[in-house]
Amino acid sequence: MKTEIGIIGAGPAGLFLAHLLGRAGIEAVILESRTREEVEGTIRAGVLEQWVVDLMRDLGLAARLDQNADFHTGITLQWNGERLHLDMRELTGGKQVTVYPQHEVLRDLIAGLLAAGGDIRFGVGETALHEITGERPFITFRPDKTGPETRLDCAYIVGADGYHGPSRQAIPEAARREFHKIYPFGWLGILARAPRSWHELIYANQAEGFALLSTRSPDVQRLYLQCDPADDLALWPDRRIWDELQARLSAPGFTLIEGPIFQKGIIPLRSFVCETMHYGRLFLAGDAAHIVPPTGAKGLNLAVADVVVLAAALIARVQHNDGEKLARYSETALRRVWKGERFSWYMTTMLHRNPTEGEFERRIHFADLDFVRTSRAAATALAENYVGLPFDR
Ligand code: RFL
Ligand code: PHB
Repeated sequence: MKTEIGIIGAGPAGLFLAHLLGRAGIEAVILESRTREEVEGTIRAGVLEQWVVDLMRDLGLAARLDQNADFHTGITLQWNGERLHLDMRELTGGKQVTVYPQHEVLRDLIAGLLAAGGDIRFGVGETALHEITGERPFITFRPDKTGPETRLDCAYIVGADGYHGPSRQAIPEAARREFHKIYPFGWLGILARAPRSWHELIYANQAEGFALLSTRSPDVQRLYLQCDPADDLALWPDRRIWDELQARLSAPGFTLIEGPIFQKGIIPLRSFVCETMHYGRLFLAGDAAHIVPPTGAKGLNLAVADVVVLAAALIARVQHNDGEKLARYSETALRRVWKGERFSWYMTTMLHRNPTEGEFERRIHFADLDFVRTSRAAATALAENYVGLPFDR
């Protein structure tokens, strides 16, 4: 097999990239190790930055989003029993918070790509990268995991295969530098069949720890609470989850509506960056190159930002024989990545109860939150980051 751009991974990064290339008339093949059902059924992110929504509209993929997404003017922050509504729309000149689940975005992207004649191979096995420093890189894989080894020749390879994929590992250790930060807490996330309790997201830092109230639809709610990342789910029967959420989200005049929990999971929180995102003819995008803790709602948005930059660079290279943007891809992408890392670290640090910190740090986090309440500049800085920073052209 032969194509122009070989993409590993059908997550947000790989799928948006294939759309942007396809729109410019550049051929790409996506190799994905999971089945379409698995990809479309995995529950992850919920919040889209304004420009991602605009991009979906631009690509003609927003019909279901416009019908089913929740559009909020801002978010609510809560600490010490006090609540603050941050009006992002007003602070950012009209941008808003869109709640539309990642798996719905993926369904829209996959259906749109297949309808446009795009090539996605689901369920492949043993994906391996070869000759990435040469002129003719290629990927080998087994269709349906056990089929005969197949070779995909391409001009460039994009590793959009997430944190655990093989692409980053294909860059020799001596050629990359990795930055890791592990937080001493995790998130227990649930989906519950219940009506909405509040008109927007609530991020709460209470004595018992962090909690986040989000939503999925008028009758399904998404909630998270800080826990020990090593906790077994067996330690968290439904009653305990609701008791903790009630304690952490309680505020005068507010009622948290409970309902049957039908999905539960615990994730660790980490920050990670791989410098470089480019080696030979391999380019990394999304979680393959960087991870943020979910408190800033940035992971998916950073993944899409990478491929917006990468698509423009690949188009310039392939169609206009101009390789300058491609040579600078890693540097350009990493500047935005580090700002996303900073914001996600800031939100995570400020909003969690850190078991390794003392009361001094806790007061500092409250002061940080009070600064957002009393300073328009501080509130604007938070809002600008949350709805999505402008691209540095
Ligand atoms: P993905 O989505 O992990 O996709 C990578 C794809 O590559 C495939 N793959 C392979 N394919 C072929 N061969 C191999 N050897 C392969 N190895 C792996 C995988 O099967 C997969 O399909 O990476 P991508 O595209 O970079 O996208 C990143 C986002 O998915 C991620 O950053 C977000 O989900 C993070 N995130 C959030 N981001 C936001 O912007 N807003 C949020 O509100 C938000 N909330 C969250 C989140 C992540 C969470 N979890 C579960 C980690 C909430 C949670 C709970
Ligand atoms: C979600 O709805 O899944 C969600 C919302 C906001 C976050 C993280 C996750 O910061």
